[in-house]
This record gives sequence, structure tokens and C-alpha cells, in this order.
Amino acid sequence: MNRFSFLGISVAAALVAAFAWPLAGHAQFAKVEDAIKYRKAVMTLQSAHLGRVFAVVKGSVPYDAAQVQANADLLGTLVTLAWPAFVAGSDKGDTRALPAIWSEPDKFKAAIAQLQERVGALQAAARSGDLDQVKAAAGPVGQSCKGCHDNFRRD
Ligand code: ASC
Repeated sequence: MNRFSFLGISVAAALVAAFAWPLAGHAQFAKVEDAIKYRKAVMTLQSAHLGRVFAVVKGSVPYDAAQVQANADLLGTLVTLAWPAFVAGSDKGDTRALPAIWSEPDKFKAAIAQLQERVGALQAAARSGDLDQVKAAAGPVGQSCKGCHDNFRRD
């Protein structure tokens, strides 16, 4: 495969992923409640692994570059998982998800994209082995978490 056909496949895959969302998730969850439980589980893990990074940033845990990198890389995967679980109809039930997720999907997707980009920057900072870079990159990730909760989650 030459690099042009690889690029073509990548673009096609990105388009399929973009347009399949959020319907793609639907087939993966037998019930709406399962989707709600799934995304809450992901949020719990995101919080746990970002929390471990923040513990280092705040100085309550000593800096171990390999540990921070492992947590940042886990976050790199975790921040891809929850969004397909915001399936149609899952605004009702044991959830604090606000209707804006479904009524303003472009805004929601932009917030997700920003989070993913910031986590990418945190991964790069973690790979540098420089605590100051980790500190600079961690704050914006926390801001993305907060921004989404402010706009898309009931208090
Ligand atoms: C976390 C966590 C959040 C965000 C948010 C940032 O570690 O669990 O929800 O960061 O508190 O303001």
C-alpha cells in the first residue's frame, strides 16, 4: 500500500467514525442503562488517572516520569471511550447528562476534540520527562473536564 492509499483509507475511516457517532454506540449497548453505566465507568477511570497526574503536579506524590507517562497514555485511550455511549434516549435514567449533549452535538463534539487534543499534549509532555512541561499540560486537561461538566452535566 502506498502512502496515498493509506491516507485515503485514514480519511475514509475518520469520516465513517465522524458520521457514525453517536449511532455507532447504539449497537454496542443492549440497553440505554448499559450505556449510562459504561460512560460513568469511563468517567471514574478518567478521574482516577488524571487524579494521579494531579497528585504529582500538586507535589503530594513525588515525580516518577514513567508513572506519569503511563497515566497520561491511559488517559489517551480513556478519552476516546465515553462519547459513543451518549446514545439517543440516554438523557433519561440514572444520569446527569444535560439535553445540550444531543441538542448541540457540534458544541459537544468540539469540547471532546479539545479534551483529546489537550490529553495528547499531556502525553507529549509526559514523554519529555520534564515536570514543568507536565504541570503546564495538566491544567488545560482539568479545564476541559470542568468545561464539559459546566456545560453538559447537571449539578
Ligand atoms: C478531575 C476530575 C474532574 C476534573 C475537574 C477539573 O480530576 O475528576 O472532574 O479533574 O475536577 O476541574
